[in-house]
Amino acid sequence: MNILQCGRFSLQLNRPLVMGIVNVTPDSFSDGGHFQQVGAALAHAEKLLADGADILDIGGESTRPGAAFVSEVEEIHRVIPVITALQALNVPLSVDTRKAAVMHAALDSGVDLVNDISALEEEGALELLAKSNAAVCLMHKQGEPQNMQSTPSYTDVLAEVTHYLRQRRDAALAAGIAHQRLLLDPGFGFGKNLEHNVALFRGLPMLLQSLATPLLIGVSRKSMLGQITGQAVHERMPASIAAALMAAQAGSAVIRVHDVRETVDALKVWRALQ
Ligand code: YH5
Repeated sequence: MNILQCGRFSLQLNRPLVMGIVNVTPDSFSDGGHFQQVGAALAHAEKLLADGADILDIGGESTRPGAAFVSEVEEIHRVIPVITALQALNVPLSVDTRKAAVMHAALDSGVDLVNDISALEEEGALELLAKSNAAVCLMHKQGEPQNMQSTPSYTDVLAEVTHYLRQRRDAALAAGIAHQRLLLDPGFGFGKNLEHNVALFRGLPMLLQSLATPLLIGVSRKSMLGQITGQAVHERMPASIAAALMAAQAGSAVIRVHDVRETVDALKVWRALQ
């Protein structure tokens, strides 16, 4: 049986796991400051856990196309109090960051998984993770969040993403990170237009077969679903469920979502009727 070694936990991959998204970013409707931000994130995390999340993914930097820069210090101040407060709950905690300093602080605070949209490319990140026993998600992107959606360009998106993920996986293995700690992610929406995202999605079974490493998929509420349905970001839950089920059918190990309760139910039905 496939397992994911994830810090304090050893997770069975005999069904798709649901990773719930916990954003610790300033919300546009209130300016109650840091204390309120952390409180809102904690309340949300507890709800996602009650809704059946298998993993909680805590992020302090918005990596949506065009989002503002967040300093190392600011990101640490956002995510560490949340990670610390959630330690007592018996659930794997993930940190969504591309900064080695944030990874370091999060690992010291006991995080179980490092989810890096830059695939541990930052100086010192591979070595840092090698010294821990946390799991790692290595994601593909083209460009940087500030500019990545301006001119995405590939000759063969599936071949190029496969090649990149293989290279980063092999770099992680060479650094001493065991295969059972690794997840790979094609990075939907990260320097990809609709055509690229569709080609990648259709290629998931091939990607999995070529790499033979468990996949994490994040499509929840993303623009590709807006382009397909015409729905605004807060009306994309049904579209997100459809995509989550298809990712499950393609053999994905972990599905990263905003709408945990709805996704968990949909996956239960998918499993029961399979
Ligand atoms: C991911 O795919 N994504 S943050 C724009 C949206 C909605 C959602 C326009 N971190 C991933 O979720 N980590 C993010 O609407 C991630 N894989 C992994 N491993 C972006 C995001 C989003 C962006």
